[in-house]
Amino acid sequence: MMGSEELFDRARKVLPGGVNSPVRAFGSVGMTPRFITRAAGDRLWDADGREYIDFVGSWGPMILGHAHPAVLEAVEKAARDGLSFGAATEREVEMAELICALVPSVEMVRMVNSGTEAVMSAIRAARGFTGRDKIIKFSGCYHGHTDAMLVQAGSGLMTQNTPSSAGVPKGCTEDTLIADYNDIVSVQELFTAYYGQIAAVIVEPVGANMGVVPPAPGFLQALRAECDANGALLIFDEVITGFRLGLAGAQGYYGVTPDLTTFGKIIGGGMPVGAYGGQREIMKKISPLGPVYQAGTLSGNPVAMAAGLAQLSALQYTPDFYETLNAAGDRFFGAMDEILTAAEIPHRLNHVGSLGCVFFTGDEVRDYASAQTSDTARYAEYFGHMLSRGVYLAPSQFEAMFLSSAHTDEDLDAVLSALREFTP
Ligand code: KE4
Repeated sequence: MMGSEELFDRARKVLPGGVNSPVRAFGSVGMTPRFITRAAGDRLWDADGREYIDFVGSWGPMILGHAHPAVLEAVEKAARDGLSFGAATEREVEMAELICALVPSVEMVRMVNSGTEAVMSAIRAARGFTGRDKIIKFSGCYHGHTDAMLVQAGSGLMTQNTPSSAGVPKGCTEDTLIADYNDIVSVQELFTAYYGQIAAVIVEPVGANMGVVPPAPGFLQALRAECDANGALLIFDEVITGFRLGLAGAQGYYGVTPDLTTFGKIIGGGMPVGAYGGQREIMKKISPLGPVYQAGTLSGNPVAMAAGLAQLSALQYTPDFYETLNAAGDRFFGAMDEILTAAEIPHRLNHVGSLGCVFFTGDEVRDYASAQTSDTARYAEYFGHMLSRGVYLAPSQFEAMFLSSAHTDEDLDAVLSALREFTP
């Protein structure tokens, strides 16, 4: 059996950077990525036989822990009836009905295959519905790799924003405007400068791609009011927060109703699934009903739907699931904060429910600029220290820790013991 070093050497010959998604390459922490062979519950095992307590959870989907029996059984059962038909099935109707039942703002939904595809499609729906082209997003928020979202702020309000990736023509980002997270004035300025041109505001209701940055009190409510005042749609990108903070996601947790919502991760139970949905009058614009085209060979795939349905059903019918998980998050992240404070290590621990992260900065972290004050070299030390003690964290400062219902108190205590030994 090849270990991670050998596998990485092999991988780099045939996969760009040796990976199928950049963050997995461990570039930000300067280490060889661990090639994982299997997972169960809150545990991972790598190609060198090492065992870890996992806080990546496949970047969010594994809220019940890995290889949950009900999810595996549903996948095995569905697979025996065939993997994909390219035709309508009852399971995708069940999944759509369940999402509409659990998320009140969603009256109609379309299944896709990734969060990126969900965002790309929701933006097209918003533009098709409003007849407007401009989209406001926030610096530090990540919405997948669709061209229009790979954009960095220009120097000033009126300068055109430029692509943040090679291969993205200027034309793809010139209608994308950048505001600052938790700064409603920056949003108001854009609505004034581009009056009547803005189709939608898209936001992570809890920032989780600049590390974890919660919305400031009233920020989401203010976004709702600005969109209403300007005839723009509010899109909540709940690819991470959907079914993470509660059955109604962040919109239920904070009591703010978007016009469109994007989903991913948890709704697939570990299989490739995304979705976007919202008001019926908007979703009726989507083909074949309306003029906004969107399609996908494997959208609503029966095996993926079976995995997602099994996971969502477990979340729906486990008594007090979210009260228990979010309380565990409060306790665990609170204990991490106390340990780092006692060790007099400059840090900021941000968390919401079972989502959290440590920034190595003395400043409050409330947006992308303040997140960037974190000492990323210190983060790499922290990552390496914890990994050597069997704790698998996100290999980047600007990601999140994901707690699951499979993380036992005993394992969480072991993680806290490992943290106590971190003396940079
Ligand atoms: P995917 O296309 O990766 O399924 O989803 C894109 C996406 C959209 N919206 C939000 C809020 C997201 O966090 C993501 C993807 N999340 C990252 C983790 N921060 C995926 C990990 C990776 O890129 O490998």
